[in-house]
Amino acid sequence: MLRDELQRWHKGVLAELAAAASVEAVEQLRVAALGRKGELTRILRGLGQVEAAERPALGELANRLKESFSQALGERLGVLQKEALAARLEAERIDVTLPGRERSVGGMHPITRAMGEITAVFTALGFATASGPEIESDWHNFGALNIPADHPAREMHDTFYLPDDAGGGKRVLRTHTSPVQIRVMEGRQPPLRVIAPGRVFRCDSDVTHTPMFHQVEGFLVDTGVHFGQLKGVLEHFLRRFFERELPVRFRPSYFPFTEPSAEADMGCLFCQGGGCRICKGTGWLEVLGCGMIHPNVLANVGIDREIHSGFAFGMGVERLAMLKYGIDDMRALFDNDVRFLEKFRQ
Ligand code: 2NL
Repeated sequence: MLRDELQRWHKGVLAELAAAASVEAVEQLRVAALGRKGELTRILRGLGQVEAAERPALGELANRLKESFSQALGERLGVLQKEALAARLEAERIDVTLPGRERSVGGMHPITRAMGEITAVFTALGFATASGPEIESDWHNFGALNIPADHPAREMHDTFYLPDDAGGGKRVLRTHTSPVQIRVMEGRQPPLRVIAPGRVFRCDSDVTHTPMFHQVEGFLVDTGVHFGQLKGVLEHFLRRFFERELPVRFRPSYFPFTEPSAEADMGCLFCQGGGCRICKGTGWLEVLGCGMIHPNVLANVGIDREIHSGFAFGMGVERLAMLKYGIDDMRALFDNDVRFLEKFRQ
């Protein structure tokens, strides 16, 4: 009987619906029960064999059962969708009060960091920073600095010479950042307070020398500038950079571009004067070169030495970085082994 078949169908699909545990299962059931190739369509094909008088009642029953199933299906779908959403929200729950994630790439190289920290101390004293070309004229790198041709100081510098420029001018890779300061003095009149951080090049390579390294040089030119001010500025710099009260001493030295010239030592950070491997038993670490700018240098850049005087200083960034951050092998600064660089992630 078609009537019984319809009732059985209705009972069956309702039971299957109750057992359907997911949105997908309900969807499959809907297609199987109501779709064009589904069970109900198959049953209703039998309607043609039924007597005409009985057909309207059977049709009506079929519609009612279909409607009833559709409604149950909609309700079940609603419940399952709500459950699925609740489960997903629970699984993807986030605590918005957690701190941000750590930066996943990059960090500052210790040289970059040291250069920034050196610069910051001088900037706080009113020094401006300047930069210039790494390929320099012979004049800016040597001549203007009171280092004439054939002067032994040129050999001291282990210069990389480049082919002459178009006008026959001699060119070099700068051996210090002094030429940057020469360019500043050429272009402006005192008072001047400038530092020049940058890469420099010398044809020298062993455990303590690399052909490219970094320097920060600085100078100050004004009226009445004297050596006492130079000592005060450099003592202040070393104590700020190394973040402690350090003894500092000045020893006479020689540079062609300063007169008088000196080298500054600071008390050894590692043995406090007792003597250790790092300070070679002396209790002192040599960290800076400095002096009063040579009158010939002032004349070369058009500054009147009767009115103005100045001091200048220079330091190697690799050495200062190694001392401050406790790096004992300079090659670590150039290998760029990520296991080393990781330690400087900020
Ligand atoms: C050192 C010594 C020094 C200077 C650099 C300088 C620059 C100009 C004029 C005069 Cl434009 N002097 N620079 C002076 C004394 C020492 O560096 O040991 N550097 C690593």
